[in-house]
Amino acid sequence: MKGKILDILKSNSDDFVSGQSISRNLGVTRAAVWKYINKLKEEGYLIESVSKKGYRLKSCPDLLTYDEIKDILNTRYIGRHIVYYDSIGSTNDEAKKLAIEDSCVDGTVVIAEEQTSGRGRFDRKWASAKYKCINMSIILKPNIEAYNVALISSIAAAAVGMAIDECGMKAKVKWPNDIVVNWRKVCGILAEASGEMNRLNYVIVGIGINVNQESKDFSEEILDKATSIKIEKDKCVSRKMLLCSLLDKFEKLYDEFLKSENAERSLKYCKENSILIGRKIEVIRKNQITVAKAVDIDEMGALVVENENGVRERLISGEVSLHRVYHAN
Ligand code: BTX
Repeated sequence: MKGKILDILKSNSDDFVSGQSISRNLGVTRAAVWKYINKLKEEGYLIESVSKKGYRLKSCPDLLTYDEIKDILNTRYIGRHIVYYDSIGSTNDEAKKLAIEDSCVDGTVVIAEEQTSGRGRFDRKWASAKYKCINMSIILKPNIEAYNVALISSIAAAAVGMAIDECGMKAKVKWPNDIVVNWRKVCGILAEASGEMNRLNYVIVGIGINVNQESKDFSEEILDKATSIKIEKDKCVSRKMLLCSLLDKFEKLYDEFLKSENAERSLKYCKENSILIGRKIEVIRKNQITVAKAVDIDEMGALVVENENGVRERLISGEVSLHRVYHAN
């Protein structure tokens, strides 16, 4: 009902709409209309109420609800069902719970304005600042070979990179799961899959983007390695627009991949915008660190590195660091 009232206000935003006409239109009492209008105001919608004239929508908040994005979203199925939370532990954890339900449709997106236990890889923490970033998890139910799952991370990285480029910045991909601007992390991706043998049950693509945070929103611990779009642009950007652009790009790249089980366009983007290729990197394995040169990302999404003796090796997942290079530069 609240969404329907919002739709009426949005389609008449130049004018006042009387409480009576809304109640007649939707078959509810005027008191109920008034109650929902108050709920919308509490959510941040600026609604002018004038007696004998009715209600007029003056502005909408930058919330990541389906009501706020549906008119600007161009996708067919990715993000067509949004499960929205003001605050939650981790969207990936919630997505995992939803994904096993039969009623959960492919492309469902879990979004939270704040995460209280956001996760990175290896159970590291992922920090978020309420209403200033994008925390989301896309639930996918692909019919693909299990070994192709790694490519979904590359698809997400390319989609995020392309969406950030459209904000007027140059995003770089730090294989396998970070997006970096000016050498600092602006986005982290955590893809998790569940399946048996060769059958995948689901894939969860968790994406955290620092959008409108300022330096003071980052803790001491990550201040020197994190950045946001606002810090880099010196201007706030609309999270709704960025989210829709990202979902749109993701769907196109993902559909291409499903058709052919190759992620050519995504990998091309990741390669051309790689912050690693051509540089000396540290490969971290268990407690061992070795130095190698990153030379390529292959068609399976693996990072190809060359050691000091010229021997090449494919890294399928894991941890690489540019730490010393950052300082050398
Ligand atoms: P990662 O393990 O590569 O990165 C985690 C590391 O990044 C942390 O140890 C910390 O040093 C640094 N870090 C933490 N928070 C931030 C931040 N906001 N910006 C920059 N650097 C940071 C990357 O893991 C994958 C992160 C995925 C996050 C999404 S959000 C939605 C979904 N839900 C969930 O719980 N995780 C994913």
